[in-house]
Amino acid sequence: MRLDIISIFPEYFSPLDVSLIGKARERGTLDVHLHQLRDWTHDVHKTVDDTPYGGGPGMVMKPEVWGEAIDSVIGPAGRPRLLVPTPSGRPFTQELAQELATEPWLLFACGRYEGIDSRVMAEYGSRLPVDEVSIGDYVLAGGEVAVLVMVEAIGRLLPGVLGNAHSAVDDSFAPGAMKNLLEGPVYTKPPVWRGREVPEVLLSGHHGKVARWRRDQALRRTVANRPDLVAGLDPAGLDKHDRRLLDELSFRAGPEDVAN
Ligand code: 6GU
Repeated sequence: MRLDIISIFPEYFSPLDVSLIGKARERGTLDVHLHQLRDWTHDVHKTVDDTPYGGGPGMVMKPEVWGEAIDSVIGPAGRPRLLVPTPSGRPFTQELAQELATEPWLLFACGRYEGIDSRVMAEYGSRLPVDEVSIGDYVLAGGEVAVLVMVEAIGRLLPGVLGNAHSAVDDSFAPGAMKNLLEGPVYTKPPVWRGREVPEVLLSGHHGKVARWRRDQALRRTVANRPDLVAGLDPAGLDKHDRRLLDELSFRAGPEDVAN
């Protein structure tokens, strides 16, 4: 996958040199190109922003510099998918990460200040697939950190990036049996630490009991931390034991409950 990132702070992306993503780049699975937006300015101050029409606080990124930058990065015939991080975008989810992981070429345009002049998205929307994307309901100072988040979420889904040892199939938000179920707690050696014991069932060697216990913990944690996800659990994927536990936690699951 080719990945271009345009930003006034390309230094923000040094984390992409390390760990999983760094190794994917060394292997050539990911081909990352960072670009300094100010390289496409023409004035001595390298101005990228101006005051907003209609008034209001903050500054807006100028369209001309973005147009020159994007034209130059994509070339005459390039057709990447353009992603613009903004708190007013569509939610970035595991599903969107999976969709983006199948694309050959992504271009991230990082805005700062109050955002990029909207005509930039309109202009490229007539030529390329364009998505404005938000990583959550909070406001960051700029899109750079959001892009790091998205690149890591997408990158780990590329073929060969995760070893078999920790594949993405069990992810909480991946399609399948574990969809919308948070992972439960995990433990390693020693069996007792500061007087705290690892749950006995995990030492029992009884795979069936371990699986049941893990599933209970996952359901409990989902009800406690993300009650909004419980409604999205696949009813066909819930057994009698699951339903009883959800009942105990005063969360009934199943189509008969939607009216409550
Ligand atoms: Cl993508 N950008 C900014 N600036 N803030 C955000 C965001 C993106 N997603 C959530 N908050």
